[in-house]
Amino acid sequence: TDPAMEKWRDNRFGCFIHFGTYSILGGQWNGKEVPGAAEWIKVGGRIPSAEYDKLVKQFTLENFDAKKWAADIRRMGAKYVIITTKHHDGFCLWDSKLTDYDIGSSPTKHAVLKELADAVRAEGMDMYFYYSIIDWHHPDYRAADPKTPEDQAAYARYLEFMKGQLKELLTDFGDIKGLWFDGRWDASYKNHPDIGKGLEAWLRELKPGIVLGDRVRAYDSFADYNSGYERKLPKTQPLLDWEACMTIPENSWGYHKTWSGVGRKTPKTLLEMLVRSAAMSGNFVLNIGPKGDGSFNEKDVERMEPIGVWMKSNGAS
Ligand code: FUL
Repeated sequence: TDPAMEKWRDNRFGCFIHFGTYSILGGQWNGKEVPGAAEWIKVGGRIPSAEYDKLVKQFTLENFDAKKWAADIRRMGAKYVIITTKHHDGFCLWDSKLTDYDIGSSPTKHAVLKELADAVRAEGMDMYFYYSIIDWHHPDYRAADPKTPEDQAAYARYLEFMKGQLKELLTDFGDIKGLWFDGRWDASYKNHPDIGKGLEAWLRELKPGIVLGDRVRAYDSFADYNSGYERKLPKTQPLLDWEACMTIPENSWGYHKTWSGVGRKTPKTLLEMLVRSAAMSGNFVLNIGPKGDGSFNEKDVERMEPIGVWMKSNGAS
């Protein structure tokens, strides 16, 4: 038996949080809605880095309250929390020694990751960190397959940078139960499965018992997404441990002001998904996208509350 995985299975229901400087924009740039996911707005809106980077100075978080976040999430019935420590844009939600493109360069006094990890544990939940392999900000990151020696050298430096950051994340924030990697489709990664395997071995040595999503590994693995992206929950019982992550609107994970487009899910739909996942021995992770000021989106809360009532009345919270 594997006690860490036993606990992960027993948790069943988690809460994903997408939060970064893109949360300030809410899917809009220069007064216009940008098609696509709000956390992808830098690409979707073709925003120059010089402009996008200025958002850090607006990250004031005047309404952020880690204890309230944790209490509200707990009341929904979730048993673990996964937050984006660094999304594709490269902005770090903690004061990293390895880059200045982080919350340490913003005006906020809040140490978001530390405060949240402590509050989540105080509520009896487990803390997990999401980390994007893709990094649009890091000069050494190569989105393409590293074919030239220069590219390979740059990618090797980027790997060292990632390792340094992962070490910070696993040592400075108390007991972090696991990591949720993103960006597995990155060619430099998927064409070199040894990179992912090496990273996995390194992480398991650094923190024995760590729970890792299989996107850390090779491209051909059975991924969380294969089983669970959007509505595609599995129709038959998978033979592995699996987890589906779900966003409430059709295709946005970060805070989106208008939530345009079809597919916004009702509490009933989300509960059905949770139940269906649990019935097939899978975990369900419901995403919320707090606003740039640190408060929750009312539309997320409108779903969190009834889910919590149902969980409680069914003895599952
Ligand atoms: C995807 C990302 O590209 C999305 O922005 C989001 O983070 C989702 C959970 O994973 O791969």
